[in-house]
Amino acid sequence: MSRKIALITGAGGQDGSYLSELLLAKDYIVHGLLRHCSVSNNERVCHLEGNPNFHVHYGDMTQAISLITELKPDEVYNLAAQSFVKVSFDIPVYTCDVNGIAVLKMLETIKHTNPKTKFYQASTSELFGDTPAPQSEESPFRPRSPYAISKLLAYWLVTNYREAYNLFAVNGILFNHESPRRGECFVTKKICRGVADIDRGTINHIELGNLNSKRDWGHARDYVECMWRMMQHSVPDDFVISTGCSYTVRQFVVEAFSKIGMSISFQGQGLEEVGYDQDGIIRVKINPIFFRPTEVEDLQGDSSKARCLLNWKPKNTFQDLVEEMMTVELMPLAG
Ligand code: NAP
Ligand code: G4F
Repeated sequence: MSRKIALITGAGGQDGSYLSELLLAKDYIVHGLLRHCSVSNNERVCHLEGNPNFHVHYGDMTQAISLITELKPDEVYNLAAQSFVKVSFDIPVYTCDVNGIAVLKMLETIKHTNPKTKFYQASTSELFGDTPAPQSEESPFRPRSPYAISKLLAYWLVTNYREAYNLFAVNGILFNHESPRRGECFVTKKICRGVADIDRGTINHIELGNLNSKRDWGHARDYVECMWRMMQHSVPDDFVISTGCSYTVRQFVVEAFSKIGMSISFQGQGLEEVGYDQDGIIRVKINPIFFRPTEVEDLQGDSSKARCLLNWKPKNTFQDLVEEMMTVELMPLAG
């Protein structure tokens, strides 16, 4: 049997790099689309570039359409996105173009050029917005940001192309997932890096926004496995992927500081809230520039369907995740 060909958009991102590794281990030929930048943006996949089965293509989402036509891949994993929720309030048009309209163009291309190509869409728990937790495939969508709205457009396009044209197109509704490869703007990476810098003595405290929001944080490596399983399932379907446990940003902070032997306790309310270490030194402050115009307060996923039909469950706990992220951040800096 000939080898499967996969195209991964956003291959240079957190999930794209783990998924590339997974598919190469499964003997796929992997084509990864990375954005063309004047500075290097291939750090997460440069270790794969000597692999003869890994092919990097540089370009934006228009290139994804050309690659689908040219390569006729067995599987397309659409992971590229303007993925930072807060920034989507500043650049909503760009966010909707990249996260929404580009998906329409890819689906149209598949429909016209190779309808056998399977399509995975990186959908998100942000779709649920302020729908009460726990959220499952049956929960209503109530998006609270341009990011979530752009992803809702893509979600319904995938559903419609599946129903109308019989494409194998699926939505992975993934709850937050992190790793040492997480982008620096996201709260988990920002906290871990800040705590490591405090340990090195280069800064005294970190500044954060809403400490009360709750997230269901899993490990990206566990979640890319489930993306692949969805694409091997007998029928195309949508799945929630989550751990089922949620924690506040404040709890993440406490867990991360514990890795450098600091015990953080919080005092005060709202903008006046501060986190002190055991010696009474302020280590966490609130800065309103990190607040969002509309916030998603409480995400906790019910992934029973994936656990039952895909025989999937996460391997890493919240505590494992923080441990791994902090271990990497605490490594000596190069140079
Ligand atoms: P990520 O690290 O931000 O990766 C996204 C990738 O998309 C980046 O490599 C980025 O390139 C690329 N990209 C952005 N704009 C592009 C454009 N115009 N053309 C081509 N590529 C572009 O995100 P991730 O955490 O791996 O997430 C992967 C996908 O899952 C995203 O679609 C995200 O929205 C979705 N998702 C993520 C989570 C999560 O918790 N991680 C949860 C649910 C859904 P640059 O590096 O050059 O910016
Ligand atoms: O880490 P975040 O920026 O992730 P957010 O907004 O939940 O989005 C991530 O997960 C989604 C899945 O649910 C993905 F679709 C999306 O692409 C992305 O990967 O923020 C998490 C929470 C928010 O409530 C935010 O307000 O942390 C809060 N927060 C508090 N202080 C902060 C900060 N977030 C960031 N980024 N920076 C802060 O200083």
